[in-house]
Amino acid sequence: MTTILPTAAQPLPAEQVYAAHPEKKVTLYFLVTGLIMLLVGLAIGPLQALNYAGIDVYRYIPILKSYYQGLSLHGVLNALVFTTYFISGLLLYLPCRELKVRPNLVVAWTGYWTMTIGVLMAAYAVLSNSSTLLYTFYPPLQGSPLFYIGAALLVVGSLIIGVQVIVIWTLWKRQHPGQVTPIVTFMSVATWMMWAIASLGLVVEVVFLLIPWSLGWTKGIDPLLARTLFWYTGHAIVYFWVLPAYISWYALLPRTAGGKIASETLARLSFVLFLLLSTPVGIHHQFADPGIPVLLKIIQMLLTFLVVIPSLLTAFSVGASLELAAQARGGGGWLGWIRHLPWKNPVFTAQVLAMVSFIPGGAGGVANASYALNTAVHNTAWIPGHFHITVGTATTLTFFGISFWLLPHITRKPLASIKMALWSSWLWFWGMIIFAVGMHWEGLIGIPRRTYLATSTGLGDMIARAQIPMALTGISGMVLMVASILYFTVIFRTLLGRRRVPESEEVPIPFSESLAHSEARSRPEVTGVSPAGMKIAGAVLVMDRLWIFFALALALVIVMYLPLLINLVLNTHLVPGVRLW
Ligand code: HAS
Ligand code: CU
Repeated sequence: MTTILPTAAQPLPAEQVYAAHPEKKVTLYFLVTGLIMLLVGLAIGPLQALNYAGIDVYRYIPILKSYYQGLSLHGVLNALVFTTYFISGLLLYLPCRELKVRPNLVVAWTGYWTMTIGVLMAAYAVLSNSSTLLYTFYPPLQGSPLFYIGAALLVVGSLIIGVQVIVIWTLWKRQHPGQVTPIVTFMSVATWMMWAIASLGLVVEVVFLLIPWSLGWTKGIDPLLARTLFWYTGHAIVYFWVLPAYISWYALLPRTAGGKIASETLARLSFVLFLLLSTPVGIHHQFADPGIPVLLKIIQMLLTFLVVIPSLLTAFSVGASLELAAQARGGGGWLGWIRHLPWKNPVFTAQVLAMVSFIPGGAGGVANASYALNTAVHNTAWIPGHFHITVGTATTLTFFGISFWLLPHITRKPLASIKMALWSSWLWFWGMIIFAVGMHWEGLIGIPRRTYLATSTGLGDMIARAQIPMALTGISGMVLMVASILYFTVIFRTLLGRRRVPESEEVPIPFSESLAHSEARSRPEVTGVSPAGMKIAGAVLVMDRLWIFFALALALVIVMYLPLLINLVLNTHLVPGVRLW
């Protein structure tokens, strides 16, 4: 197996490292800026957890005017800003390296700076307490125009990168007629196409409703119209967060584990399904909203169940890849193989722990999506419980695992401490699991989300009944704080280290081979094909025509949303803005 964590290293000037691949530098900027945003966002996390344990720390933090300002910063920086930077860097770099082409660096840097200017504007607005809107910025809560313009620039920056990747792929296809897109590029392009369709709702909401309203150009705003546009993007954005993790699980992790991709066809199929089904389901966040026909709610509930299928495909397919890897390492039995996986490698461990926590995360999602069950959990602490074991692990913990090889790969600086990286991953996993147990449980008791619980008085005997889950939530905040400190210590010690390994020892990108391909190579007499002329399954060829699926996805979204949006626009009820905190 390739060793991916070198230990010996020499000093080397940075220019030499980026000379062959200047796209490394812009990628590094995306990743590190994202991680710094995460660091600030995470610092507020323990305060949130302690609040849900009934302990008020906010009053000792004079720079934060309220619990709600802290929560706004925490949600915006972690869920929106960190993810967008990390994904833009990752899904620019991987396809370019796989296709062996260089991106247009001017365009890539334009994407980076558009995002960064936007984030600085929005950060100023939130820090100055003029935009304490939480990360959903629902009107009629009103914030500063700087916040909304900043949010728009963040999205536009990511779209600049997305369009560039799609253009690179289109040109590659033209230059390589008859060839099938390599798997990581295929998945990245599908993700960017999905995001291009999905981000439209947010862009329209911000540009046509929120910015003019916050500038005083319009008298009021229609909250239902704004929420509908928001959730059109708001559901699909969760797949924008998780699909890059899936790319890693499907196409990079097998090699890290010493195995192969179990089924390339299935992997591609799941991405086609995500492209088609991620967007026309946003109304499952609006089951409680009046003014949306019940029939549409039911249809989108059913579509939500359909979009669970590609995740289930992923679970089985990635699980099979891991089993193959364990068998290649001598493992066997029903469950005995699990011990043979490379648990001492933090790149592996962080990502598999992310998957394990995503099993209850996904199951909770199915409960949320069920119209009847949703009424029991909507707007309760259950919901943050759900999203900390989805975006907080499946995405974030996977990105930790990726950063353990990607930062050493880009900088050629060895990972500072494998042990600390492992500890941070395990503590993050357990912290999130305990948090999720606490918050789901509090939610079932009826404790609302987004509540300054430590000072609330109107919740009757709920708090008395929630003492155990509240204690769990508080404890998890402390565990996660230690995990974050360990993680960032490893990352900054790595980045600030001076020694770099020579090119020959660079950590490779773990692009994995698929099982079918390696069998064709090793047993041509059985498969009847040589590796060079490997028979390509018809389904793979059909799926490679991603533009067709893009058009279908667009059509589906139009059918699911246009009549509703027309109705909402024709029946607007404008209300004035309010500032609560
Ligand atoms: Fe969700 C609310 C439904 C997935 C994030 N979700 C949220 C919110 C966030 C969020 C942030 O239907 C809150 C928004 C707000 O502030 O109001 N969600 C779902 C469903 C899924 C789902 C059906 N959510 C996600 C993902 C997220 C995310 C992914 C972020 C990345 N969610 C909802 C609904 C609401 C909601 C309602 C609104 C609730 C309300 O009332 O407000 C599905 O996509 C989940 C499918 C996933 C699975 C799991 C597959 C498991 C895998 C791992 C396999 C493990 C292996 C390991 C192989 C079926 C792939 C083997 C282990 C070894 C050791 C070898
Ligand atoms: Cu959703």
